[in-house]
Amino acid sequence: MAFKDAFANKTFSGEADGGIPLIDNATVKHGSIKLGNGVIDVVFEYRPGIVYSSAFNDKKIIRWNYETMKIEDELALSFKPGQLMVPQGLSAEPHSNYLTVVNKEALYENIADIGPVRPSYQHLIDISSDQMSDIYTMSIPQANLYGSVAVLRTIIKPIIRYPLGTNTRTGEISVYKTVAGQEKIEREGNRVHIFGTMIRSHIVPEIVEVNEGDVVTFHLTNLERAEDETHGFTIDTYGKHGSFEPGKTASLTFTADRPGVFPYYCTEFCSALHLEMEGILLIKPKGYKGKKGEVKIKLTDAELQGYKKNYEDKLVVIDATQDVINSVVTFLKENNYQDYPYVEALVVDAFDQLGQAASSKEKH
Ligand SMILES: [Cu+2]
Repeated sequence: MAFKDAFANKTFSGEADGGIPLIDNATVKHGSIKLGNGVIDVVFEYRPGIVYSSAFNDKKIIRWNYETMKIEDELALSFKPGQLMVPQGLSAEPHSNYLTVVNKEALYENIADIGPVRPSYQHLIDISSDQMSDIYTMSIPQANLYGSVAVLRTIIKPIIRYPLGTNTRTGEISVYKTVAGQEKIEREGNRVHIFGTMIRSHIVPEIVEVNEGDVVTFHLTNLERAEDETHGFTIDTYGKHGSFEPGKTASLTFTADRPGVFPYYCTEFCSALHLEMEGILLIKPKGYKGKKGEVKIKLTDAELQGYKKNYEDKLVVIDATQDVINSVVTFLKENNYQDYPYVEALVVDAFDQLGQAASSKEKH
């Protein structure tokens, strides 16, 4: 009797704890087959009825048919096989001409023994023909003997960037999202919140001053919209580390219990100026007063003129940049950017940041 019929007919032999009905094995048994010694695993492939088993003690893989209960092929191995895997093998559509098998106890003459922990190996077995063959060996460092999964690459559809300010644990926009120009440091008693941003090749703010004993949180947003432009963040000697993929906002909290000057910096190579992507955290010792009096700075006329020229040059660059932005916006509008999801996402994002910039202008 088929299992589903036994279930429908309620051909039960009793009840387990909790009232779970039991079906006697003999009632629904389709057949039995002797595969070998130390059978470890079974996987399916795309042909109906065909399954593969690994026999650890016999060093072999068996291809057999669970409908006819007959062995169709055996592959003798040079090692004791562990878990098997067929790509998409855990889905309703196992899909491959290949099977992998884990070799936990591998030692090869041509591969260095780097003990005490050795890598495990996966062997690639060609199952496309009547005779299986072991065609390739690949090391898998830190491998577990159990369970692996492979899927067709066509079903993987990765996102390129998070919507700006995403808390990647919840998928929602973080309340700590910070955009360019809105960086700030807020203090309430000994609680300090830093709302910072990261983009090649700056961490803003670049200088943070707190007092010994303050509880400090860096809320950081990676403003990057480019692909794979991840920044890392760490505060030297405080053991705080974060990885910030494009668009991500996350927070790092610590108690500033060691006074001193600590660099914080990007830990993911992000551009040629990666090494410049840093800031300084100044933790003032308890009771620190600092020097009395103000430092007076006197500028010569030449220095003043220099600063003025510098300022005017910057304005020219800003105007020229605005012209470029205007021409890009015109181009995008004329070419119906909404028709291209990739471009539209960038435009929405840019307007999001521009909107924040406009509202911050009003406030100042
Ligand atoms: Cu960086």
